[in-house]
Amino acid sequence: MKLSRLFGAALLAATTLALPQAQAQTYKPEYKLSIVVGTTFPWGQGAEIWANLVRERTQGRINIKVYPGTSLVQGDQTREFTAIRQGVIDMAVGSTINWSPQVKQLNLFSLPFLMPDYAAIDALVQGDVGKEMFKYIDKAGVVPLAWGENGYRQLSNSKREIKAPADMKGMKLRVVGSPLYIDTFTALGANPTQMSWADAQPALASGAVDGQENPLSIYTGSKLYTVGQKYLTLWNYVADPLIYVVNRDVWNSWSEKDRDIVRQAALDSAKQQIVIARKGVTPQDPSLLKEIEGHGVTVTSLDAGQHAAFVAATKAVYDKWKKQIGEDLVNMAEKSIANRKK
Ligand code: X2X
Repeated sequence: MKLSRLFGAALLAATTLALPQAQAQTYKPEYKLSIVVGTTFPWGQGAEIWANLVRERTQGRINIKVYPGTSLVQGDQTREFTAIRQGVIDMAVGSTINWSPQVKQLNLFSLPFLMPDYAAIDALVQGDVGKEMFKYIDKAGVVPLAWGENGYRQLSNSKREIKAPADMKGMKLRVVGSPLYIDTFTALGANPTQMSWADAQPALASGAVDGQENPLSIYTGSKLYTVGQKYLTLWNYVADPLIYVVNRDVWNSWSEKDRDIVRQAALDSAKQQIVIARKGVTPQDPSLLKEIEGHGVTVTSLDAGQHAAFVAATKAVYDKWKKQIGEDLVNMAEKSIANRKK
């Protein structure tokens, strides 16, 4: 009796001692975190903050290295989600647009003129729609942790001021890799062409394309005013949230304590990242716009009537994609926006 109790205790001690060691052995020396742009951009800063918080809070047990330029998939950003699922990439802070080929519901954020203001973005990602979207991402095989922000995407070009769909007629515009963008820009009369961000920058510089659409932080961070992008229209037609994720097997290989740390660090980073992403581009703080104008760029805002013309021209695209995304989800989004706190 006494002996077996002793034996039991010894066994218990042995397993509790062995467990952390066994776990430590399954941890990789480095976890690869993918982002599309560089670490000086708000997007990249979010990734760095996450990596640093995790390193500090796990005392270096989880060591994350940031890989900019979607280099782990040779710049092909629409393959990033698949690479995360397959374990070629361990973690990412990624764009809803780039992952929409694999998770069709993510096209929601690219529905033209769905989100009229920042309160609308918040109402979606921090509310029921955000929770629902995380279920879809989880079902697609990747662990979602937090929402960040790439931002409202504005239109730039080298040819002329755009105030009406007619001004876009025949204009060759680079768009990202979701067919919804081809539909939207075709409906507006432009000539959209799909390419990665890595290919877009030389194409803008050589004049192979006339324009593009991206958040202002990316427009300025990439100095697009130096490659002839002298006309900028602020139309807030879509906003791109970012999502912090981890590969499922990597997630499962971590202790529960470390998973909690990684999740909390993602939430803490995302909160800071959204503040950084909105700096200088809000009605309260338009300082980045002033900076852009200082580079000789014509910045165009739309009045209510001009805005309405763009909405009308893309209405059929909205209706078509509402069905493809899922009417229930889009209805939920419309309701969340109608009930938002302003
Ligand atoms: O490719 C783009 O336009 C970018 C950088 O904004 C995304 O990755 C969605």
